[in-house]
Amino acid sequence: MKTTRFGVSMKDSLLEKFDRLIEKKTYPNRSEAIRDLIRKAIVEDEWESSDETVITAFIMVFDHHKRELSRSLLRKEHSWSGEIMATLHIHLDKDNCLEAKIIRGNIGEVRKFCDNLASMKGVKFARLVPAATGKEFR
Ligand code: NI
Repeated sequence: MKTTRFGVSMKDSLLEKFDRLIEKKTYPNRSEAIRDLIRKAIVEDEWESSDETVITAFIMVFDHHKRELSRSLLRKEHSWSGEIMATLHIHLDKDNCLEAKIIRGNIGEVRKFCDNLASMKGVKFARLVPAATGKEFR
C-alpha cells in the first residue's frame, strides 16, 4: 500500500504537550502516535454513525448501599429489550461494585439504555466503550 508523507503545523506549546504524551504512552515516534489517533477517530466515527448492530462494553462503578440502586439496576436490565451478552461483577471494596457489561444492539438504543443506567443515583463512574468491528481497516 502506498504511503504519503504530510506536514502538520501546530503551536510549540501544543507540540510539547503532544511529545510528553507520546513519551508517556511509549509510542516509538510522532508518526505512529498520529496514525493511532487517526485510527481511533475513524473507529469511533464508524461506530457513532452506524445504524447497524454494534458491540459495546459498558463499565460502571456504583455504591451498592445506595437505596434501591441494585434492585433498580436489575429491573432496568430485565425490562430492556436489547441484548446484554455478559456481565462481570466485582466487589471493589465494602461499599463499591464494578460492573462491566458487553452489550449488543442498535447504537442509539444502547446509548439511551446506558445513559439511563449511568444517571442512576449512586453511580460514581460510567463509560460506554465502542468496540467497532473495524471494517474500515479490512
Ligand atoms: Ni458487589
